[in-house]
Amino acid sequence: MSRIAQVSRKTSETDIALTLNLDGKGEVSVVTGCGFLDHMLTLAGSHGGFDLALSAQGDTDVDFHHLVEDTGICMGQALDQALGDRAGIRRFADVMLPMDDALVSAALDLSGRSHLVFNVPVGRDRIGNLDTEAIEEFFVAFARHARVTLHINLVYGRNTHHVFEAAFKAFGRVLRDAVSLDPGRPGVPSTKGIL
Ligand SMILES: [Mn+2]
Repeated sequence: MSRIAQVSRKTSETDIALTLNLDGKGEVSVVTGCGFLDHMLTLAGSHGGFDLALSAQGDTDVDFHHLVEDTGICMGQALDQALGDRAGIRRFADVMLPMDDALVSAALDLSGRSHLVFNVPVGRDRIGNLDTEAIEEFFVAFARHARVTLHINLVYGRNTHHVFEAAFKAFGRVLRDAVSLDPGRPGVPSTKGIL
């Protein structure tokens, strides 16, 4: 059973195409035109052990908001599609991920329900050429379209680059664990029988 999804989405604001293989080797190629987003998604894919090929173009003459948000939408759609009926997955995962001075916790439930908790206060408004507030919009869009419950909390950390790096590594690792297959439990992991 292959767990591969292809998504392409074109609007008047962005044009995004991606292929996601949940059972890959961490081979990642991300080109969005936003260097910091490329860096973050490369970390998530690599540490998640996914194969991810993503190209995105957007109205970055406005700002990076649409590009980042729509990339989150497409990543979420791809995960939802790749998971199919969600049978056999571990479903829940959590991780505490350090990056030098920063420590981030992430918890994930591939629940079929969309909810994001994102408590990652940072001292800088911009990182590279990206508004840091756009990063929460990525995760909002992802959780909504992947139909998952995702909590990301900054425990502590001073360096903004390290904080977001820890957040995206944690995102990758928690995804990897939650989508992994539970050999002792082949059915849909819900007492309702559906996710
Ligand atoms: Mn870095």
